[in-house]
Amino acid sequence: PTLEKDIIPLYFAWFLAKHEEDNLRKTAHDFLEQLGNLKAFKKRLQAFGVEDKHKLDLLKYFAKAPNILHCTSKYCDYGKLPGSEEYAQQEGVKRSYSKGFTLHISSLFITPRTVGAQVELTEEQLFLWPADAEKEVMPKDTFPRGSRAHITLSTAADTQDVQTGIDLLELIKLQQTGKEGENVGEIFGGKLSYYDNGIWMLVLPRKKEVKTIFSGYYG
Ligand code: ACK
Repeated sequence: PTLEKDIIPLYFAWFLAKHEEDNLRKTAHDFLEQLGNLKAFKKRLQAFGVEDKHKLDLLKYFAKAPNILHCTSKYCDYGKLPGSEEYAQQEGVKRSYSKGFTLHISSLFITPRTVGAQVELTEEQLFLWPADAEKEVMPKDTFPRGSRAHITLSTAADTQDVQTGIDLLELIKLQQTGKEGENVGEIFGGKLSYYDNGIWMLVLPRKKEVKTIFSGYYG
């Protein structure tokens, strides 16, 4: 028998089922449209680097959207990144591969760089979450495991997708230091908060469930 090595993907993730993806893209679109029209938003535009508040079209500003909506668990770069092989070999990862999972979206957030959905992982899903995912980008801070879990919805033209999870951690860090967002209204019946520096969060009135498949992306 030939010994074939498993091919390590670009990244492992929970991938949204097609109709869930369409639905979430529409939610993101409506969120940006409603936010962009709010007086409270138009009054707080400095961080977006636009002088004329009538010129900012959020749908154009966030010019890029991922081809496949997903929640990354481990970015491997085809095995080039440290720990990818170990991750790919984990019993839990192998067992979960190609299995269905329901993810829970608790809030939507935007910064001058990214638009994302915050994902609350269940105990079972946290088994698939790398222990160092948060430390990797913010080595000096301590976060509950899974804090970085998100779905990138769109980014500004010059921003990489990896920024969305970093922005989410920045936001959670603000919340951890006791900084309360300024409550500036409601969208979709959920509370909209402003945190300075162009950071906004909409806590959904109830968690949005999305059906996904855990798998690898090989590109
Ligand atoms: O939105 P994301 O989580 O951010 O999904 C994409 C996915 O991998 C494919 O590019 C994420 N990504 C890219 N680079 C990294 C990295 N160095 N660490 C963690 N996630 C990354 C990106």
